[in-house]
Order: sequence, then structure tokens, then C-alpha cells
Amino acid sequence: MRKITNINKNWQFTYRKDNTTTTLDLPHTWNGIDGQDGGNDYYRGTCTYEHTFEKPEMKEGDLLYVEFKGVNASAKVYLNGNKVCSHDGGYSTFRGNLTPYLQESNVLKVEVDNSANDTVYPQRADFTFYGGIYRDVNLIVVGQNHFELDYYGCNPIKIEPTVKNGAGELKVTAWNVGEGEVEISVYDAEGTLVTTFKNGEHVTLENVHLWNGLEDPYLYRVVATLKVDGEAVDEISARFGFRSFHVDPQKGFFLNGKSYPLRGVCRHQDRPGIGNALTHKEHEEDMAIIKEIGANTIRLAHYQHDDYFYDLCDEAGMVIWAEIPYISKHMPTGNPNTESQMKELILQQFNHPSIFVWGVSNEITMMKTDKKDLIENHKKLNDLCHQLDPSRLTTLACFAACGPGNKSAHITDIVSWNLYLGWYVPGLFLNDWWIKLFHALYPNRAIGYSEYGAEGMPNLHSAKPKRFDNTEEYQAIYHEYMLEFFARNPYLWATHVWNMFDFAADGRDQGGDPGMNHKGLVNFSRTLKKDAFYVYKAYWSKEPVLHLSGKRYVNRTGKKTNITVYSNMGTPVEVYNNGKLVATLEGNKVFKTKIVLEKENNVVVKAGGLEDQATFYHVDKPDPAYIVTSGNSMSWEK
Ligand code: ADA
Repeated sequence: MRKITNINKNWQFTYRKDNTTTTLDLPHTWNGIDGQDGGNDYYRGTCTYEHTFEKPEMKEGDLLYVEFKGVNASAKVYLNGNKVCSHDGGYSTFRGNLTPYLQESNVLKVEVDNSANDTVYPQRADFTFYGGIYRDVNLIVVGQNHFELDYYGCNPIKIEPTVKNGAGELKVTAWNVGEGEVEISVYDAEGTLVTTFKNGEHVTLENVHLWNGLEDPYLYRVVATLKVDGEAVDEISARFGFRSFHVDPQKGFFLNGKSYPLRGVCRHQDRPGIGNALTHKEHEEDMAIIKEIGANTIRLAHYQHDDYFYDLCDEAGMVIWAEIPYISKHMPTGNPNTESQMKELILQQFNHPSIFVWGVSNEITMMKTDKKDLIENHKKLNDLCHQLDPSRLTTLACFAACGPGNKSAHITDIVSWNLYLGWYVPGLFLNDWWIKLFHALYPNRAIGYSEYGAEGMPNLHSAKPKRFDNTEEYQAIYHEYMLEFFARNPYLWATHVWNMFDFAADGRDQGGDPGMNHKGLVNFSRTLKKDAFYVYKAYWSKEPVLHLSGKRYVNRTGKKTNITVYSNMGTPVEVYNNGKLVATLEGNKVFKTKIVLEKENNVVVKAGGLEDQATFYHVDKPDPAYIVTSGNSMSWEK
């Protein structure tokens, strides 16, 4: 049986910028601070990590592998001075065979490089490319007969479930090296054995329990056992789900035969100070917040996320768009890297029932390039996805300025647009025009919104919010419009807010808080939910919601002030000021009124038995702290 040992602890890290060496534990990035403070000047170079370990207990013929779950962006691995392997691409798992160079006492050295180049994606994008070994590292001991460890970093088991009229068809293929017979066992969610069969065989299971989105994300587990002369010598396992889906260009997304409009958010993977070096705790916290808002889909932008997060998506019943970081600028010299990152993404994440679509690129037409080569590469990637995985659809996120007829938008199975109409482009109403035009021109092409959003800084406020003021109020108004717009256009196959969380983009200086993109509905540290969060929660969540907006907009001017309430508690919504009923509101989800400002205003709102409250003060002049005084630029060439 294989033995997996985590070796995150006790690494010697040499920071090449100043040649200092420190002892630390993984996960780690060297850009946790300078990648989040603006200026687009974070250290991009090669740094080294060294780890010393004693030879583990091994029998004659056993092999020792090292497994890296994420090293950004390129890695060269050495054992005792001998080159073991190299890897390009910062978001996927890779392994190296240490056996030939193994001694009693060993030094594992990894050179990690996140410097600029024109072969490894991403190179141009609105987020920080944190350098480091930022996910787990494991040592794996296997016998000479074992399940494959050298194939694109994947768990070498391919589970192909289909479902028709309540019955499940299942094919499982596991790859092994050396001798032996593979036995497949299927267990239900309670751990009860459902069936066993031989590797590569098809079986039919009557009355399978479906994986049915948020409502019932039921998971089965497959265990593959490698037996030599009847003795089990290696074992691997993976979870899977039975589900069917299709996309109708006129009616949207269907899960297990029923209409299931996909409405959700995009997610980046970083946090203050630690960058992308997350632990399970941060992943779980993110998932809890996404569940709270009531989203049923996540676009895991702009790269392969941690295996653990896909597991959480399976368990939560999220419908996932998974993609590679082929973004912003097509580099003809980077084509092989797009191919290898796509292969790794699909082979490594194949069994997750939560994944429904593979995204081939994002805003790839943004910068000047060889257009013919770009189109050719998209066709190749699209074919590659279909060849590796005929069970899922392909898509891409088109750049706003890429017109409806652009060739790149007509290669994948379904399409999506990043449209910031009402933010980068004035005129929220343009959303309606744009989508009508596309739908009229291409009625048989399923279209979605892969990104849309507005900056929202919880320290900036205005009584007359407008585009580009970065206020919490404009962000909320923008999203109120978008939710109504989506309700008017139910055929959109998926919509994804940009972004669920604020994230670091060192090339930004927006609203006097450099290094950050504030389009999140929740702040970077996940400690504050902006008002826009609650408009979504009121629309999407089944939990009771009554939210009085503008709590941070404490000092207000004028005779009257705006009151906005988000609620799914039905009507009426009552508004009290200093104990007096001042308004009774009717409507749907978003309730607005103006109330007369007194010197101090203790405002309470009530609906369906819930209450929320805030205190506002009347002041003579707008509070200068609420207005952007510096910085409204991006220096990463957008
Ligand atoms: C693009 C890009 C995102 C994001 C966004 C923005 O659409 O795909 O990475 O940063 O712009 O906020 O401007």
C-alpha cells in the first residue's frame, strides 16, 4: 500500500532579492506583502526552497515520489544535486520520481521562478502572480506495482457516470504500472458497498441517487485496489456523482432534466498577507460565504484552484466553471503551455461532479497579437477538451470590446462575455441592448455573463452615487440593476459576479487603496459584507433576509436621506425613525425611500418579524473621508 507523508514543515527559503535565508513552513509565498501594496513592483524572480529528510522506510523495489500541489509559476526540482523534474504552470499538481538519487539523508531543492516570460501563462492579468510553493508537498512511497504517478499529476482513475431514466451507467478505468489486477468497488455516501467489478468494465446501477445541485449533492465513492497474487498492493479512490445536464440557448441551463438557472459568483484564491498560500480553513470560509449568499454556481477564475476547493464544491452542490490562465494576451510562444495546463486541469479534476464546463480562455483578444494563431490555438484547445472529456461543455470569457461576431466567440460549445456596461462603459441600459443584439444575431448560441461588476469601497459613500466613484452605494445600485436585468433575460445560461471577494492586483491604484481590486461583494479579509452582498442574498438565498443598507454611511447631508432595504420577507417593509413610523414600503427585494433627516436618526426597518437598524447623523458638509482623494488608475496595461 502506498504511504503518503506531508512534508510542509521545515524548509529553508532563500529570498534571492536580498539573499537571506529563513526557515519556514509551507504553504508560502514571497509576495504576500509586496504583491498587495500597489505599484506593480512585487518581486518576480527565482527563489529557492530546501528541505532535508531521511530516507523513509522502503522495501526492495519500492519507489519514492515527491508531489507538489501548486508551485507558482515554474519549478526545477533537485535531489542531492541531481535534477529530478521541472514544471511550468503555477496552479496544478506535478510529481517527480526521487528514487534514482535517494540516499540515507537527502536534500530536496526547488528553484521557483515567477519572473516575466513569454511561454508560461499568465503573464498579463489583473491579479498578482504570487511566487512560491503555496500548496502542499507530499512524499509518496509505492511498491514496484502501483497506480500510475507519472501522468499529468492526476489521480489515475477515470470515472465516467451517465444517467438515463433513473438508471446509472458507470465505467471506471484506473491506470497501473507493473503487474497486477485492478478491482473496482463502488460505495454510496453512507459507505455501504454498492457493487464491485473489473477495471475498464461498464456496469448498470438501478435507481441511482442523483447529484442534484444545492438541494442534494449526493456523492458516491470509487475505490480501485491493485492486487498481485490476491494481495492488495496499492489503492486509490475518488468521489463522483450521477447527474445529467444540458444548455438550451432559449431557456438556459438544465440539471437532471429540470430548469436550473445558474446564478453565482467568480472566485480568486488570495488573502491579506498570505497571498495564495491558503489552508483548508480559508477555503472553507470562502465556501461558507458563497453558500450564505445563495449562489448555485462559481466560476473558479482564472486558473486551476486547490483540489480541496473542488471537493468543497462537490459537497456543496455548486455548478463549477473551471479554467486555465490563458488570459489577456495571446502569446504564440505559449501555445504548448496552454495545452499542458488544459491537460492537467482536465485530467486532475475530471471526477468532480461539480465541474460542468471547461473554460479555455479569458479576455484573450484584449491585446494585439497574431489573430490567426490565436484562433488556431482556441480550436486546438477546444478539440483537446472534447477528446479528453466528451461529457462536458467548453466555453470562454470574451473581452467586452470583442464584438458578437468575433471568431473567437464561435469556437467553444457555449459562450460568455465579460461585460462591464455601467462600470467601465457608461450606461447600465446597454446591457439590455447588447444581449438583445447577440441573441437576435445568434439565437442558437447559448450566452452567459462570465463577469460583470463595479468597484465598491466600504469607506466611500455618496448621496448621489455615480460610475467610477468607487462608493459602496454605486456598487449596490449597479448590482440591483443587473439582478433585474437577469430576471428579464432568463435564457442566459450562467451569470457570474466579478467578484465574490476583493483580491490583490498589484498593478492597481483604485480609490486610494493601491494594490487591490474592490469589485468583491465581500472585502479581502472576509470580515465585511458590502451592501451589494445583501441584494444578492435577498434574491438568491432561501434564508430570511432583511438588510438596511448604508450602515457605514453614518454622516449624511441634506434635508432628506436615502433609505434602501433588501429583503425577501414579503411586504410591507416598515421604516421607523426615532420610534416613529415614517414609511411603509411595497415592492420586491429592493425597497427604497427618502426620510427627513433629524440631528440623530435611529432608523429601524421591520418586515415579516425581522428587524434591522442603523444610526445616521445630519452634518452640514459631505464627510471628506467618504470621497476618493487619490488614485484611480491601473498600470497593468488594460
Ligand atoms: C477583467 C478580467 C478580470 C478582472 C476585471 C476587472 O474582466 O477578466 O481579471 O480583474 O477585468 O476588474 O477589471
